[in-house]
Amino acid sequence: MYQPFDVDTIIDYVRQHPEALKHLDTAGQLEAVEVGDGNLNLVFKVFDRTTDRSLLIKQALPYVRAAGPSWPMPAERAGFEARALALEYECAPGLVPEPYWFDEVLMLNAMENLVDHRVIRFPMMEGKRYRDLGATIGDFLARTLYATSDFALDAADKREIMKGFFNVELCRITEDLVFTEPYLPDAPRNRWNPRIDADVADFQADEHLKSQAAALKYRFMNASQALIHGDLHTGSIMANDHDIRVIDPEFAFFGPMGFDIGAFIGNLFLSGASHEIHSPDPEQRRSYRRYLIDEAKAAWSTFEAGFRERLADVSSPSWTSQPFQDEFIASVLRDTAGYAGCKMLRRIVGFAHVADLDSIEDLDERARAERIAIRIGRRLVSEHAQVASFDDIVAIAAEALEVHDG
Ligand code: SR1
Ligand code: MG
Repeated sequence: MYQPFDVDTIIDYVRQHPEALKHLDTAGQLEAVEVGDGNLNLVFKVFDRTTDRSLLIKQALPYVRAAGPSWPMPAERAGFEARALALEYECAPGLVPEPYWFDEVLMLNAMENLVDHRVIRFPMMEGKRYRDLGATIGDFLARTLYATSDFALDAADKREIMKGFFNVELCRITEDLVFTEPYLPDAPRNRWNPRIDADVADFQADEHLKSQAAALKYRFMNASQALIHGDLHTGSIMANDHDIRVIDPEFAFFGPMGFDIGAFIGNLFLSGASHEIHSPDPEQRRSYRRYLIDEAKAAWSTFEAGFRERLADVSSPSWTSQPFQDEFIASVLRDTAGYAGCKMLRRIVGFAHVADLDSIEDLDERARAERIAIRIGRRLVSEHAQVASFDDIVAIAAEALEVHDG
Protein backbone atom coordinates (compact mmCIF):
# COMPACT_ATOMS: atom_id res chain seq x y z
CA MET A 1 0.00 0.00 0.00
CA TYR A 2 1.23 3.54 -0.80
CA GLN A 3 2.51 5.57 2.15
CA PRO A 4 4.79 8.59 2.18
CA PHE A 5 8.07 7.83 3.95
CA ASP A 6 10.00 9.79 6.53
CA VAL A 7 13.69 9.53 7.49
CA ASP A 8 12.98 6.54 9.78
CA THR A 9 10.55 4.50 7.69
CA ILE A 10 12.66 4.91 4.54
CA ILE A 11 15.45 3.00 6.32
CA ASP A 12 13.13 0.08 7.13
CA TYR A 13 12.08 0.06 3.48
CA VAL A 14 15.66 0.03 2.19
CA ARG A 15 16.69 -2.73 4.62
CA GLN A 16 14.07 -5.09 3.24
CA HIS A 17 14.37 -4.24 -0.47
CA PRO A 18 16.27 -6.95 -2.38
CA GLU A 19 17.79 -4.49 -4.92
CA ALA A 20 19.22 -2.30 -2.17
CA LEU A 21 21.77 -4.94 -1.23
CA LYS A 22 23.63 -4.25 -4.50
CA HIS A 23 24.31 -0.71 -3.36
CA LEU A 24 24.50 -0.75 0.45
CA ASP A 25 25.15 -3.12 3.32
CA THR A 26 21.50 -3.25 4.33
CA ALA A 27 22.37 -4.89 7.65
CA GLY A 28 24.82 -2.09 8.46
CA GLN A 29 24.40 1.30 10.07
CA LEU A 30 22.03 3.23 7.80
CA GLU A 31 21.18 6.90 8.08
CA ALA A 32 18.70 8.93 5.99
CA VAL A 33 18.27 12.63 5.31
CA GLU A 34 15.46 14.31 3.40
CA VAL A 35 16.89 16.82 0.94
CA GLY A 36 13.99 17.63 -1.39
CA ASP A 37 14.09 21.29 -2.41
CA GLY A 38 11.81 21.07 -5.45
CA ASN A 39 8.12 21.80 -5.78
CA LEU A 40 6.77 18.27 -5.90
CA ASN A 41 8.48 15.34 -4.17
CA LEU A 42 10.21 13.84 -1.18
CA VAL A 43 13.91 13.10 -1.77
CA PHE A 44 15.89 10.91 0.63
CA LYS A 45 19.58 10.18 0.65
CA VAL A 46 20.30 6.93 2.44
CA PHE A 47 23.88 6.43 3.64
CA ASP A 48 25.53 3.25 4.78
CA ARG A 49 27.88 4.64 7.44
CA THR A 50 29.87 1.40 7.61
CA THR A 51 30.99 1.37 3.98
CA ASP A 52 30.28 5.00 3.02
CA ARG A 53 28.08 3.90 0.14
CA SER A 54 24.70 5.52 -0.49
CA LEU A 55 21.67 5.73 -2.73
CA LEU A 56 18.95 8.27 -3.43
CA ILE A 57 15.21 7.70 -3.25
CA LYS A 58 12.74 10.10 -4.81
CA GLN A 59 9.13 9.51 -3.75
CA ALA A 60 6.15 11.23 -5.34
CA LEU A 61 3.60 12.69 -2.92
CA PRO A 62 -0.09 12.59 -3.93
CA TYR A 63 -0.10 16.39 -4.02
CA VAL A 64 2.12 19.34 -5.01
CA ARG A 65 4.60 19.67 -2.15
CA ALA A 66 4.97 23.44 -2.62
CA ALA A 67 1.20 23.95 -2.27
CA GLY A 68 0.18 21.16 0.14
CA PRO A 69 -2.74 18.68 -0.03
CA SER A 70 -5.09 21.37 -1.41
CA TRP A 71 -3.42 20.81 -4.82
CA PRO A 72 -3.71 17.05 -5.47
CA MET A 73 -1.31 15.53 -8.01
CA PRO A 74 -1.29 11.81 -8.83
CA ALA A 75 1.77 10.06 -7.38
CA GLU A 76 1.76 7.92 -10.57
CA ARG A 77 4.02 10.63 -12.01
CA ALA A 78 6.91 8.62 -10.53
CA GLY A 79 6.28 6.09 -13.32
CA PHE A 80 6.87 8.74 -16.01
CA GLU A 81 10.12 9.63 -14.31
CA ALA A 82 11.16 5.95 -14.16
CA ARG A 83 10.50 5.40 -17.86
CA ALA A 84 12.14 8.67 -18.90
CA LEU A 85 15.23 8.12 -16.75
CA ALA A 86 15.65 4.61 -18.16
CA LEU A 87 15.54 5.95 -21.72
CA GLU A 88 17.85 8.87 -20.96
CA TYR A 89 20.31 6.50 -19.28
CA GLU A 90 20.28 4.35 -22.41
CA CYS A 91 20.89 7.32 -24.75
CA ALA A 92 23.19 9.39 -22.53
CA PRO A 93 24.88 7.19 -19.89
CA GLY A 94 27.08 9.27 -17.63
CA LEU A 95 24.92 12.36 -18.11
CA VAL A 96 22.08 11.24 -15.79
CA PRO A 97 22.08 9.33 -12.49
CA GLU A 98 22.06 5.54 -12.86
CA PRO A 99 18.54 4.23 -12.17
CA TYR A 100 18.40 1.38 -9.60
CA TRP A 101 14.74 0.43 -9.27
CA PHE A 102 11.18 1.78 -9.56
CA ASP A 103 8.56 0.83 -6.97
CA GLU A 104 5.13 1.17 -8.57
CA VAL A 105 3.27 0.73 -5.28
CA LEU A 106 5.23 3.22 -3.22
CA MET A 107 5.70 5.49 -6.25
CA LEU A 108 9.40 5.95 -5.82
CA ASN A 109 12.55 5.80 -7.88
CA ALA A 110 15.81 4.62 -6.36
CA MET A 111 18.94 5.79 -8.13
CA GLU A 112 22.60 6.69 -7.86
CA ASN A 113 23.29 9.29 -5.20
CA LEU A 114 25.43 12.05 -6.68
CA VAL A 115 27.50 12.40 -3.55
CA ASP A 116 29.42 15.63 -4.02
CA HIS A 117 27.30 17.24 -6.71
CA ARG A 118 25.12 20.27 -6.08
CA VAL A 119 22.05 21.59 -7.88
CA ILE A 120 23.78 24.24 -10.01
CA ARG A 121 21.22 27.01 -9.56
CA PHE A 122 22.50 27.87 -6.09
CA PRO A 123 26.27 28.00 -6.70
CA MET A 124 25.54 29.99 -9.86
CA MET A 125 23.89 32.65 -7.70
CA GLU A 126 27.36 33.03 -6.16
CA GLY A 127 29.04 33.24 -9.56
CA LYS A 128 30.18 29.60 -9.85
CA ARG A 129 31.34 28.59 -13.35
CA TYR A 130 31.04 25.01 -14.54
CA ARG A 131 33.44 24.05 -17.30
CA ASP A 132 31.63 22.71 -20.39
CA LEU A 133 28.18 23.25 -18.88
CA GLY A 134 26.59 24.33 -22.16
CA ALA A 135 28.40 21.72 -24.26
CA THR A 136 27.37 18.94 -21.85
CA ILE A 137 23.72 19.93 -21.90
CA GLY A 138 23.85 20.34 -25.70
CA ASP A 139 25.31 16.84 -25.97
CA PHE A 140 22.64 15.41 -23.65
CA LEU A 141 19.95 17.06 -25.78
CA ALA A 142 21.37 15.93 -29.12
CA ARG A 143 21.56 12.34 -27.85
CA THR A 144 18.18 12.08 -26.15
CA LEU A 145 16.16 14.15 -28.60
CA TYR A 146 17.55 12.51 -31.72
CA ALA A 147 17.26 8.97 -30.38
CA THR A 148 13.57 9.37 -29.52
CA SER A 149 12.57 11.21 -32.71
CA ASP A 150 11.16 9.94 -36.02
CA PHE A 151 14.67 10.30 -37.44
CA ALA A 152 15.95 7.42 -35.30
CA LEU A 153 12.80 5.41 -34.66
CA ASP A 154 10.44 3.55 -36.92
CA ALA A 155 6.99 5.23 -36.71
CA ALA A 156 5.36 2.21 -35.06
CA ASP A 157 8.16 1.89 -32.49
CA LYS A 158 7.95 5.57 -31.65
CA ARG A 159 4.18 5.35 -31.15
CA GLU A 160 4.65 2.31 -28.93
CA ILE A 161 7.05 4.28 -26.71
CA MET A 162 4.70 7.26 -26.73
CA LYS A 163 2.03 5.12 -25.05
CA GLY A 164 4.12 5.30 -21.87
CA PHE A 165 4.31 9.08 -21.95
CA PHE A 166 0.79 10.50 -21.90
CA ASN A 167 1.89 12.61 -18.96
CA VAL A 168 -1.45 14.41 -18.69
CA GLU A 169 -1.19 15.95 -15.23
CA LEU A 170 2.35 17.27 -15.46
CA CYS A 171 1.74 18.60 -18.97
CA ARG A 172 -1.28 20.38 -17.53
CA ILE A 173 0.96 22.05 -14.94
CA THR A 174 3.21 23.36 -17.72
CA GLU A 175 0.31 24.40 -19.93
CA ASP A 176 -1.29 26.35 -17.06
CA LEU A 177 1.73 27.71 -15.22
CA VAL A 178 4.01 28.47 -18.17
CA PHE A 179 1.72 29.37 -21.04
CA THR A 180 -1.62 30.52 -19.65
CA GLU A 181 -1.64 32.02 -16.18
CA PRO A 182 1.26 34.50 -16.48
CA TYR A 183 -0.70 36.31 -19.22
CA LEU A 184 -3.92 36.57 -17.18
CA PRO A 185 -4.26 39.54 -14.79
CA ASP A 186 -6.54 37.65 -12.41
CA ALA A 187 -5.15 34.09 -12.29
CA PRO A 188 -5.32 33.23 -8.57
CA ARG A 189 -2.06 31.28 -8.47
CA ASN A 190 0.00 34.11 -9.95
CA ARG A 191 2.22 36.09 -7.65
CA TRP A 192 4.81 38.76 -8.30
CA ASN A 193 6.86 41.45 -6.64
CA PRO A 194 4.46 44.42 -6.11
CA ARG A 195 7.22 46.79 -7.32
CA ILE A 196 6.75 45.48 -10.86
CA ASP A 197 2.95 45.87 -10.99
CA ALA A 198 3.18 48.28 -13.91
CA ASP A 199 5.59 46.07 -15.87
CA VAL A 200 3.31 43.07 -15.42
CA ALA A 201 0.19 45.02 -16.40
CA ASP A 202 2.02 46.22 -19.49
CA PHE A 203 3.01 42.77 -20.71
CA GLN A 204 -0.39 41.29 -19.84
CA ALA A 205 -1.94 43.92 -22.16
CA ASP A 206 0.45 43.16 -25.03
CA GLU A 207 -1.73 41.41 -27.63
CA HIS A 208 1.16 40.43 -29.89
CA LEU A 209 3.05 38.86 -26.97
CA LYS A 210 -0.07 36.90 -25.97
CA SER A 211 -0.64 35.67 -29.53
CA GLN A 212 2.95 34.36 -29.66
CA ALA A 213 2.63 32.68 -26.24
CA ALA A 214 -0.57 31.03 -27.48
CA ALA A 215 1.21 29.76 -30.60
CA LEU A 216 4.00 28.33 -28.45
CA LYS A 217 1.49 26.66 -26.14
CA TYR A 218 -0.31 25.09 -29.10
CA ARG A 219 2.98 23.73 -30.40
CA PHE A 220 3.89 22.41 -26.95
CA MET A 221 0.61 20.48 -26.94
CA ASN A 222 0.81 19.17 -30.49
CA ALA A 223 4.39 18.84 -31.76
CA SER A 224 5.30 15.32 -30.60
CA GLN A 225 8.84 15.54 -31.97
CA ALA A 226 10.78 13.59 -29.35
CA LEU A 227 10.83 12.54 -25.71
CA ILE A 228 11.70 15.81 -24.03
CA HIS A 229 12.85 16.20 -20.43
CA GLY A 230 10.10 18.76 -19.93
CA ASP A 231 11.63 20.75 -17.04
CA LEU A 232 15.27 21.38 -17.88
CA HIS A 233 16.00 24.41 -15.73
CA THR A 234 19.14 24.91 -13.63
CA GLY A 235 17.39 23.21 -10.69
CA SER A 236 17.32 20.01 -12.79
CA ILE A 237 21.10 19.90 -13.26
CA MET A 238 23.59 18.71 -10.65
CA ALA A 239 27.35 19.08 -10.96
CA ASN A 240 30.70 19.06 -9.25
CA ASP A 241 33.90 20.43 -10.77
CA HIS A 242 34.31 17.62 -13.29
CA ASP A 243 30.91 15.98 -13.78
CA ILE A 244 27.50 17.30 -14.86
CA ARG A 245 24.22 15.33 -14.70
CA VAL A 246 20.64 16.04 -15.70
CA ILE A 247 18.11 14.97 -13.06
CA ASP A 248 14.33 14.98 -12.50
CA PRO A 249 12.69 13.99 -15.82
CA GLU A 250 9.20 13.56 -14.33
CA PHE A 251 7.71 16.11 -16.78
CA ALA A 252 8.89 14.03 -19.74
CA PHE A 253 6.55 13.55 -22.71
CA PHE A 254 6.72 13.68 -26.51
CA GLY A 255 6.89 17.38 -27.24
CA PRO A 256 8.84 20.04 -29.14
CA MET A 257 12.63 19.74 -28.86
CA GLY A 258 13.09 23.49 -28.46
CA PHE A 259 11.24 23.40 -25.15
CA ASP A 260 14.21 21.71 -23.44
CA ILE A 261 16.89 23.87 -25.05
CA GLY A 262 14.83 26.98 -24.35
CA ALA A 263 14.32 26.01 -20.70
CA PHE A 264 18.07 25.70 -20.23
CA ILE A 265 19.10 28.93 -21.92
CA GLY A 266 16.16 30.86 -20.41
CA ASN A 267 17.44 29.87 -16.97
CA LEU A 268 20.97 30.99 -17.86
CA PHE A 269 19.52 34.37 -18.81
CA LEU A 270 17.48 34.49 -15.56
CA SER A 271 20.73 33.91 -13.70
CA GLY A 272 22.33 36.72 -15.72
CA ALA A 273 19.50 39.08 -14.78
CA SER A 274 19.78 38.16 -11.10
CA HIS A 275 23.50 39.06 -11.13
CA GLU A 276 22.39 42.67 -11.50
CA ILE A 277 22.25 42.38 -7.70
CA HIS A 278 24.26 39.24 -6.85
CA SER A 279 27.39 40.73 -8.49
CA PRO A 280 27.62 44.38 -7.45
CA ASP A 281 31.06 44.81 -9.04
CA PRO A 282 30.43 45.84 -12.69
CA GLU A 283 33.45 44.01 -14.13
CA GLN A 284 32.66 40.79 -12.26
CA ARG A 285 29.04 41.07 -13.35
CA ARG A 286 29.94 41.59 -17.00
CA SER A 287 32.38 38.71 -16.90
CA TYR A 288 29.86 36.29 -15.37
CA ARG A 289 27.18 37.33 -17.82
CA ARG A 290 29.62 36.77 -20.67
CA TYR A 291 30.24 33.27 -19.28
CA LEU A 292 26.47 32.58 -19.21
CA ILE A 293 26.02 33.76 -22.78
CA ASP A 294 28.98 31.65 -23.91
CA GLU A 295 27.44 28.58 -22.24
CA ALA A 296 24.10 29.27 -23.95
CA LYS A 297 25.91 29.49 -27.30
CA ALA A 298 27.81 26.26 -26.56
CA ALA A 299 24.56 24.47 -25.68
CA TRP A 300 22.99 25.40 -29.00
CA SER A 301 26.08 24.78 -31.15
CA THR A 302 26.77 21.39 -29.53
CA PHE A 303 23.14 20.39 -29.89
CA GLU A 304 23.03 21.51 -33.52
CA ALA A 305 26.31 19.83 -34.45
CA GLY A 306 25.38 16.57 -32.69
CA PHE A 307 21.92 16.53 -34.21
CA ARG A 308 23.18 17.28 -37.74
CA GLU A 309 25.89 14.63 -37.43
CA ARG A 310 23.25 12.02 -36.59
CA LEU A 311 20.90 13.32 -39.29
CA ALA A 312 23.66 12.89 -41.87
CA ASP A 313 23.41 9.13 -41.26
CA VAL A 314 19.61 8.96 -41.10
CA SER A 315 18.45 5.66 -42.56
CA SER A 316 14.97 6.55 -43.80
CA PRO A 317 15.03 8.18 -47.29
CA SER A 318 12.12 10.37 -46.10
CA TRP A 319 14.45 12.64 -44.15
CA THR A 320 17.59 12.94 -46.28
CA SER A 321 16.71 16.19 -48.06
CA GLN A 322 19.21 18.86 -46.97
CA PRO A 323 16.72 21.77 -47.28
CA PHE A 324 14.26 19.79 -45.12
CA GLN A 325 16.94 19.14 -42.47
CA ASP A 326 17.98 22.81 -42.50
CA GLU A 327 14.40 23.98 -42.06
CA PHE A 328 13.83 21.46 -39.28
CA ILE A 329 16.84 22.81 -37.33
CA ALA A 330 15.69 26.38 -38.03
CA SER A 331 12.28 25.59 -36.55
CA VAL A 332 13.88 24.10 -33.42
CA LEU A 333 15.89 27.32 -33.08
CA ARG A 334 12.76 29.48 -33.31
CA ASP A 335 11.06 27.28 -30.71
CA THR A 336 14.16 27.52 -28.50
CA ALA A 337 13.90 31.31 -28.51
CA GLY A 338 10.17 31.36 -27.78
CA TYR A 339 10.24 28.76 -25.03
CA ALA A 340 13.24 30.42 -23.37
CA GLY A 341 11.16 33.61 -23.17
CA CYS A 342 8.08 31.83 -21.80
CA LYS A 343 10.17 30.08 -19.17
CA MET A 344 11.63 33.40 -18.05
CA LEU A 345 8.35 35.27 -17.74
CA ARG A 346 6.61 32.46 -15.82
CA ARG A 347 9.31 32.54 -13.12
CA ILE A 348 8.57 36.20 -12.40
CA VAL A 349 4.79 36.31 -12.64
CA GLY A 350 3.51 32.74 -12.14
CA PHE A 351 3.11 30.33 -9.23
CA ALA A 352 6.65 28.91 -9.18
CA HIS A 353 9.53 31.36 -9.01
CA VAL A 354 13.30 30.85 -8.96
CA ALA A 355 15.70 31.37 -6.07
CA ASP A 356 18.02 33.42 -8.31
CA LEU A 357 15.50 36.27 -8.15
CA ASP A 358 13.42 35.53 -5.05
CA SER A 359 16.54 35.40 -2.85
CA ILE A 360 17.01 39.14 -3.47
CA GLU A 361 15.36 40.47 -0.34
CA ASP A 362 15.14 44.15 -1.14
CA LEU A 363 12.08 44.46 -3.38
CA ASP A 364 13.39 47.47 -5.30
CA GLU A 365 16.63 45.67 -6.05
CA ARG A 366 14.73 42.53 -7.03
CA ALA A 367 12.57 44.61 -9.35
CA ARG A 368 15.69 45.91 -11.13
CA ALA A 369 16.80 42.35 -11.87
CA GLU A 370 13.26 41.24 -12.78
CA ARG A 371 12.83 44.08 -15.29
CA ILE A 372 15.94 42.90 -17.11
CA ALA A 373 14.56 39.34 -17.24
CA ILE A 374 11.15 40.60 -18.39
CA ARG A 375 12.77 42.58 -21.18
CA ILE A 376 14.60 39.50 -22.46
CA GLY A 377 11.60 37.21 -21.97
CA ARG A 378 9.17 39.52 -23.75
CA ARG A 379 11.45 39.99 -26.74
CA LEU A 380 12.20 36.27 -27.05
CA VAL A 381 8.50 35.38 -27.05
CA SER A 382 7.42 38.27 -29.29
CA GLU A 383 10.24 37.92 -31.81
CA HIS A 384 10.82 34.15 -31.77
CA ALA A 385 9.27 33.59 -35.20
CA GLN A 386 11.84 35.95 -36.75
CA VAL A 387 14.90 34.36 -35.11
CA ALA A 388 17.21 33.09 -37.87
CA SER A 389 20.44 32.32 -36.02
CA PHE A 390 21.55 31.82 -32.43
CA ASP A 391 23.24 35.22 -32.68
CA ASP A 392 19.76 36.78 -32.80
CA ILE A 393 19.01 35.21 -29.40
CA VAL A 394 22.39 36.33 -28.04
CA ALA A 395 21.75 39.88 -29.26
CA ILE A 396 18.45 40.04 -27.36
CA ALA A 397 20.02 38.76 -24.13
CA ALA A 398 23.25 40.77 -24.50
CA GLU A 399 21.38 44.04 -24.99
CA ALA A 400 19.43 43.69 -21.71
CA LEU A 401 22.38 42.20 -19.82
CA GLU A 402 24.68 44.95 -21.14
CA VAL A 403 27.28 42.51 -22.49
CA HIS A 404 28.02 44.17 -25.77
CA ASP A 405 31.15 42.34 -26.77
CA GLY A 406 29.93 38.89 -25.68
C1 SR1 B 1 3.51 22.88 -9.26
S1 SR1 B 1 5.04 22.50 -9.89
C2 SR1 B 1 5.73 24.02 -10.32
C3 SR1 B 1 6.93 23.91 -11.17
O1 SR1 B 1 7.93 23.14 -10.55
C4 SR1 B 1 8.56 22.31 -11.51
O2 SR1 B 1 9.94 22.40 -11.42
C5 SR1 B 1 8.04 22.75 -12.86
O3 SR1 B 1 8.84 23.74 -13.44
C6 SR1 B 1 6.69 23.25 -12.52
O4 SR1 B 1 6.15 24.12 -13.47
MG1 MG C 1 11.92 18.97 -10.77
